[in-house]
Amino acid sequence: MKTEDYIRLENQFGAKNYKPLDVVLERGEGIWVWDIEGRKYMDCLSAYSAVNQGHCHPRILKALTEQAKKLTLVSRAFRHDQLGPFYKEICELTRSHYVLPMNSGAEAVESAIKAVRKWGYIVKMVPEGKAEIIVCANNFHGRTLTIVGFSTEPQYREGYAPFTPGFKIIPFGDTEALEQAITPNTVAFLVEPIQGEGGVIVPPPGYFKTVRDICDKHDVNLVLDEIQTGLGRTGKLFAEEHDGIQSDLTLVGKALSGGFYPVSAVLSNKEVLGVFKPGDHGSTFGGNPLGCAVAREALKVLVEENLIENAQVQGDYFQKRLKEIKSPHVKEVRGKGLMIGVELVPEAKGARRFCEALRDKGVLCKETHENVIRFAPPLIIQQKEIDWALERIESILMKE
Ligand code: IF1
Repeated sequence: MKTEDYIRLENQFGAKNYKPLDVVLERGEGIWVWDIEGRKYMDCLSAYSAVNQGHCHPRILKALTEQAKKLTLVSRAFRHDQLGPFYKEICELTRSHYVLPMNSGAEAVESAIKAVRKWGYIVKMVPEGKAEIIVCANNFHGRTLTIVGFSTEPQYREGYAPFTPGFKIIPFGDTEALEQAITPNTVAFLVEPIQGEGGVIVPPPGYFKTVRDICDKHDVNLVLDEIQTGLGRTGKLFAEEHDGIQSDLTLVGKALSGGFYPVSAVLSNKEVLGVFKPGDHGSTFGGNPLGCAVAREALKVLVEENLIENAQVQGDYFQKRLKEIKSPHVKEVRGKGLMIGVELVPEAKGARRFCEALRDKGVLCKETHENVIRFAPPLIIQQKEIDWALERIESILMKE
């Protein structure tokens, strides 16, 4: 079968909720992927930061296959020997008190929403049914109904009403708006450290320090969605470290499994996750032996292979070199570590055509919104590989 044949099958049988670049991949190794016709590409998206450790990392692959031969799923009706060690290792690494394992990122977000609401009723004594959560305009936290209900992107909401009430939307990066939005019934502020889907939007310096103070002052939980920014992507284990703060709840997913398997988690101080009693929440697959074994190894790889530091060093280099490209199409280069957005001027006629041209040169990346090209290669990338990509990026940005 050829590329067109695979595309035809997708179009004939699949829901059309995506418009991917027309490249049919069949193999990946490290930062590289190959399509079914043998063409090789550098992956500068990393499955939206889920393959931070690189494709098919041999150590994680080994953990997966060895665990798959022993035990994959028992449900949470019984205990198993991967869960406790996973809990201990992730809590020690992230300096958390408690962890709640789930599968997808959206499930971690939903779980955090349930936890902070329950905390509001039990601990903060918010009147029943009145809990409020503050979120930011331009957010992206997933695709479930509750979550798209507080999206400000019309397409993510249209046709899906009615939505869950109890959310207030304020501008991102605006501490005064936060202070004003808080009421005695506010239980949490849910926010991304850097807005990913929103266009790689970095908030003003000092924003999160002030946010932390405001949340403390009003007894509001700061819930950081680090599903995309966390686990090394921005050059720190968590993006919150750039601001020298600590969240009350941190949400992780994506790279928690190195891209092998959906594993997500809510990490918290004792008080918040401590509100759950047996039966209050759950998941058939959440915390399963295979997921735990994979996540344990994925975290070890991040630390032992110094991927967090590498993301910082290579990210600085990548950004510096991108900024040196004098293209009339480029408005701004921004980001932290290896989470990089190149915003094009409106006259550039959209980022999509640049992504298509880059694909033809062997670099895979994805536009976000109309005008931003996103670069987020696996954190194992080395300088000479960035140079290879830059040669192609520069030629496309100068020529097109
Ligand atoms: C898609 C974008 C990225 C996330 C944050 C929670 C989730 C995500 C900060 C939900 C997921 C994804 C989902 C994916 C595309 C993607 C994305 F293009 F939408 F903008 F990464 F930048 N919080 N982000 O970024 O996690 O339930 O998907 O595991 O196709 O929707 P999930």
